[in-house]
Amino acid sequence: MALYDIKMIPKVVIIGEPAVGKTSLCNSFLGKPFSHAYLITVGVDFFSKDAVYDLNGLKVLVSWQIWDLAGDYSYHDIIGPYYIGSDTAAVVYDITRRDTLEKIRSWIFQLWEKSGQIPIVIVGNKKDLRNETEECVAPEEGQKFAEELNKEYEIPVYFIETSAKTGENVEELFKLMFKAILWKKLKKESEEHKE
Ligand code: G3D
Ligand code: MG
Repeated sequence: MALYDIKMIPKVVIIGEPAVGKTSLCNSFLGKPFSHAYLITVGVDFFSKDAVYDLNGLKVLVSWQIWDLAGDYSYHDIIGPYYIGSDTAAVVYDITRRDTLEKIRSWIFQLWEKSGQIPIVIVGNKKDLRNETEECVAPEEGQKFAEELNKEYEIPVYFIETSAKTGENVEELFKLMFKAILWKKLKKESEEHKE
């Protein structure tokens, strides 16, 4: 008997402004220790991790192919081609820096221009800092923003707040991306069926 009922190898991109915690989220998901040595991602990093999810009683093996893309504007021309073929994306902002949420739209449009309209997850990171920082972005604001995009473009736009530092909701973020890739797969199959 096969160990898994379904195998998937999705491509995921992690995008957003510099220092919102993209690399830290990848490290947390990979089980690497949280680091305070802030090393700006130079262009592009790649990680891979296998995870198993349940789908109505079926065992799904997902080999995540994760591309951690630089948020620095000097790399914009370099990272564009990496969006091509993405199945989903985590679009990250930092809840302690409102400007990073305001830039999210432009990140999403840049992505969709190259990847087509793929389902995404909007991520409010650094949740652990809410009690220490004044004037954080409220989770309702991130949620509302995701719902607006979802209505406007009729595509799943999920929302979650995470902490790469404590690991809170990092697994859940990938579960939402799993939902996103399933939606994309089903949509593709139904389109092929029509042809
Ligand atoms: P980037 O890849 O988006 O550019 P990094 O961001 O992952 O390099 O993180 C930038 C800084 O934010 C780092 O701190 C990192 O430790 C911190 N950080 C990332 N995620 C979290 C989080 O969830 N909570 C807290 N408290 N800090 C976080 P330094 O101090 O090196 O600038
Ligand atoms: Mg980085």
